[in-house]
Amino acid sequence: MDENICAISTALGVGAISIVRATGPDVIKIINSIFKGKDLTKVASHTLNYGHIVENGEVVDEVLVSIMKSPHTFTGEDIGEINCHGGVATTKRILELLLTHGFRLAEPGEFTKRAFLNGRIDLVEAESVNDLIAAETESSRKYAMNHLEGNISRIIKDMRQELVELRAHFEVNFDYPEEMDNPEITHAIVLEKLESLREKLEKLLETSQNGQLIKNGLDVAIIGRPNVGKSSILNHLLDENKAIVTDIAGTTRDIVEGSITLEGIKINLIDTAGIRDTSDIVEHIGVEKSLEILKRADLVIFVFSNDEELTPLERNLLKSNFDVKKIIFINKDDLTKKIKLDDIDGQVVYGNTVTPTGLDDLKDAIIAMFNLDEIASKDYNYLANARQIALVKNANTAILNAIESTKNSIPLEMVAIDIDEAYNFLGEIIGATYKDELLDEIFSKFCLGK
Ligand SMILES: Nc1nc2c(ncn2[C@@H]2O[C@H](COP(=O)(O)OP(=O)(O)OP(=O)(O)O)[C@@H](O)[C@H]2O)c(=O)[nH]1
Ligand SMILES: [Mg+2]
Repeated sequence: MDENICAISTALGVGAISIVRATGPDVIKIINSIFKGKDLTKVASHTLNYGHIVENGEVVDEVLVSIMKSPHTFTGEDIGEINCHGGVATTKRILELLLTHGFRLAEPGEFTKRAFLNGRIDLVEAESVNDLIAAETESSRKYAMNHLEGNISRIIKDMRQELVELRAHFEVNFDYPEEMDNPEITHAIVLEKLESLREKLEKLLETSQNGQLIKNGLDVAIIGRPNVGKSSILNHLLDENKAIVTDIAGTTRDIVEGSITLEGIKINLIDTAGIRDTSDIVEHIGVEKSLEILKRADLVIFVFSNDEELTPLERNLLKSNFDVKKIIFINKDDLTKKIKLDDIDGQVVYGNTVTPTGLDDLKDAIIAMFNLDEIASKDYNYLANARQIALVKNANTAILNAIESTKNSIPLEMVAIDIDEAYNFLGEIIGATYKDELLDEIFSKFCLGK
């Protein structure tokens, strides 16, 4: 971390302003050497300084330079940010100039990695920085901000604190069992504490599905046989003519995607090729894709046509044992009803895309099925990150083992081993202990300049 690093932090393209960001021990000195204006080595911390970037007497750009001095900065080190004119040529020129003056190009996420290594943020907060940048909806933004503000970290740290206190209590009793002042620790007391921790861990695991919904949205596949109106439904939901609609069966060959927001949650709508047996090679590939999506979607909207009886293929589709949630949309209810749903179970919504009707009911059914209105309005103390969830599961397993041992009156020296394990797993979540490879993996997913 004694190296000076820099990167373009704004998106590279045509824009009014770009920011070239730099951090490290000599940032201010180096930027000052190519800056004409105030002496940056003498300005106060957290100031914005007007001047020019110059090279061999030639003005490269008119800029504003932010100077932020260690330790109260994002990385904990000195930071300089050059606010230059946007666009590719100027921004790249300034970056190149820094690179020839002693800076190294930062790796993706290296600024945030330094913030973590310098103890400015913990690992959960660092991971949330990336979530915040990737956030597309209001709820995913709020979710990431909640993590960045340390609310999840606090829950984890509090649980670790409880474990430390429990262990300390054990130790005193192991070391000085005869001392009268020591409140005696009994299996019953230990059990009560462990049960309360188990509840907290399980709540985190149970609600992690909400976190994933907020972060990734819902993948909703629109499935059915050709010509039932799948693409018409997609277009109406998106309020855009995205997919081609014709009365020719087999119009949609490839998947067509678009997204809407329901109660702040992103809904990824996936229109698919109508499923049928076909000798057309292209259409056949499309049908295979539809079947794949059917298996991996969070929700499938099965579309049927009101004016036709269900075909054997449709009945099979509905009965097939895919582990997927489903809503049945009976389209074309403007036409005479011929469909029979005698032995079909599942939620049914009627509508058509001509008037159109039923599409708001369809949205409401999605909201109700996933409780979307509740997820977004409560606190955002959910986990969505696979690494964090796996570690909470491990910690919970260790606590369950400790509970089991305590119930069986196994000596507390043995119970202590499981408690220590749970403590360590929780520590890994916030990065109290970590391996270098883990950091590389986490931060390599970040964008350059963050
Ligand atoms: N009467 C009526 N016609 C509809 C309705 N929805 C769609 N259609 C018509 O049905 C035909 C097929 O619509 P599409 O949306 O292309 O159907 P699809 O399910 O995407 O068909 P494929 O892409 O071939 O699988 C078109 O002529 C639409 O105008 C409806 O609610 N009522
Ligand atoms: Mg279609």
